[in-house]
Amino acid sequence: MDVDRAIQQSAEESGRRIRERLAARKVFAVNLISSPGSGKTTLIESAIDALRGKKRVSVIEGDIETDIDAARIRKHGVQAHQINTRSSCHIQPFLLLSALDRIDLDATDLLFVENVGNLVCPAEVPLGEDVRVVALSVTEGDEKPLKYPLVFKTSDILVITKTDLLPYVKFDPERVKAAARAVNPGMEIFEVSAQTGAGLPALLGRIEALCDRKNG
Ligand SMILES: Nc1nc2c(ncn2[C@@H]2O[C@H](COP(=O)(O)OP(=O)(O)OP(=O)(O)O)[C@@H](O)[C@H]2O)c(=O)[nH]1
Ligand SMILES: [Mg+2]
Repeated sequence: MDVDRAIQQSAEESGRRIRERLAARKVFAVNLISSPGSGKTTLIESAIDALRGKKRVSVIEGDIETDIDAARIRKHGVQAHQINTRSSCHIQPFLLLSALDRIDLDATDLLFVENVGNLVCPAEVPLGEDVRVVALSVTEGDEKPLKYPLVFKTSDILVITKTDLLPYVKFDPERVKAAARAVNPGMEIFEVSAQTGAGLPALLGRIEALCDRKNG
């Protein structure tokens, strides 16, 4: 067997084991992907606060270096574990599998996995998640689904973030929606601002409803 094939098989095996472990505990997992700085951690912080008392949220953070994001999450009073991928531009399934040991899954309904900031590599690597969410902020340019189609094709939900900045940037949400739906007709799309709270109830209500189905 060649090396690429062996790596692929090992990733698939880790993904399968992640799915089994999450299914056994009825934990719903979100794989959150975006470019650096699009607002992933901020969205998770908003979700923790909005879902308090309704869903027990835990978070696994992926970054090349530092535990800055996990420290931000812990301030909201939930479990957070930081993965440092060092040279890898995405969370590898075997790293997520071992990170699950650091989270009390029996005390978790909803697990957010914040992937390394990158629109390319994370799209190529399923992590055994229930739903894949891609975030795109309005400061990044409305042509991004055309240039990075795979992440839009493989994600279930697109979140357009930082809409409070729309008056200051040239960004047409309709162009983004059309391009995203051209590669992924079933994609659900939400427009939010974590700054003002606009659009958050619709997005978080949808995630809660999806989570309900798995938590049983
Ligand atoms: N104006 C505005 N700024 C926001 C919003 N959401 C996040 N930000 C800001 O955007 C910056 C990056 O936010 P993060 O949540 O750290 O982004 P991230 O995607 O987690 O970044 P990485 O983990 O480094 O990839 C911070 O300065 C946030 O305060 C928003 O809705 N509106
Ligand atoms: Mg972050």
